Amino acid sequence: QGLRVGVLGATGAVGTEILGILAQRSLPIADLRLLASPRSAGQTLTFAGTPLPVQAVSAETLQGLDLILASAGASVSRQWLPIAVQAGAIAIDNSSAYRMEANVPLVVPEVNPQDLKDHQGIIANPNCTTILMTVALWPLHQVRPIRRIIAATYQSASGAGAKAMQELKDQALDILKGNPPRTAAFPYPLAFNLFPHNSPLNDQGYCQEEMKMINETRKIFHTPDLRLSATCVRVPVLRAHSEALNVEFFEPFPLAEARNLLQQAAGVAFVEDWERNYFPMPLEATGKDPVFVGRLRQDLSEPNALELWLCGDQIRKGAALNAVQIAESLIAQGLI
Ligand code: 2RA
Repeated sequence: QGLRVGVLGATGAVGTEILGILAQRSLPIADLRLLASPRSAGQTLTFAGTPLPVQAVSAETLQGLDLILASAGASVSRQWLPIAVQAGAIAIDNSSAYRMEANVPLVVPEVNPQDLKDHQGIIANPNCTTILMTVALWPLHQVRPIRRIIAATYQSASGAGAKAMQELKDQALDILKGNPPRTAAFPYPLAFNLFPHNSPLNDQGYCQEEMKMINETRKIFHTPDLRLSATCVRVPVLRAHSEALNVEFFEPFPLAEARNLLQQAAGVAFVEDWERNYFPMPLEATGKDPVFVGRLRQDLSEPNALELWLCGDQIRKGAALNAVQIAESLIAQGLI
């Protein structure tokens, strides 16, 4: 029989995408419960053509669930997911709350599905930039272990939420009308501009977003010594992230072999047309499932390194789709 599934944060950008993906895919659902904060409760959303009420999350509304998909922020996850698990649910959490906890699997289904068997109730969905990067690099890492990654990210407004996406549009209109761009969701104007990711900085000058890529990738790959540095930047794009990756191995990686591996890789769409200088673009990755990879080339400064470019939908594969695929993997492995 089907699963009793809860979606916590159902009215947010990722929660809405989760509902759309659940309606498109074949997770067996016997009962779907939409949960949100009291201020968002009371709305009615449509799931597969059926109106469903959004209920306020509480100890009572978390009873009787087999699975809960959460995307409502770290504080909400910390407050409510232990209660949901205590009541018998498996929780797949998109927030950063539990990602680095030792007893919480951090999973990208194309990369480390085997880690799911160790779950103790909570499973963490990685940060979007980490998901996109690990899907692209895992096929190469399996053949020749990666020694070092240098990542530069070009992150869409959607990573800061639905209000931030709207603000980018509003700012563009403001500027085109000759008005000062309004800044509420973002600290600075993003339209016709860009700025280093504005998450808190540590003593070494790295922001939380950059440290997530470093720490989460090491956990997902099970490579605690992997050398990784990142520079994360917010750019005026609506909902797909892009990343420029310099990937160094312990030996040269033949270009043709790397290209062949990426062309066959799970979750990857390899896009390259050198004649037309056509490679992945965020506008074309938007709304799509795969991580679009291309512009693969030998690093001219380092024989052991390759350069590659990727784009991926931040809300879809970067969050909602990965969470649903984790649920599908739990079923495939007989873990739920
Ligand atoms: C961002 N990855 O893009 C973070 C949170 N979604 O800002």
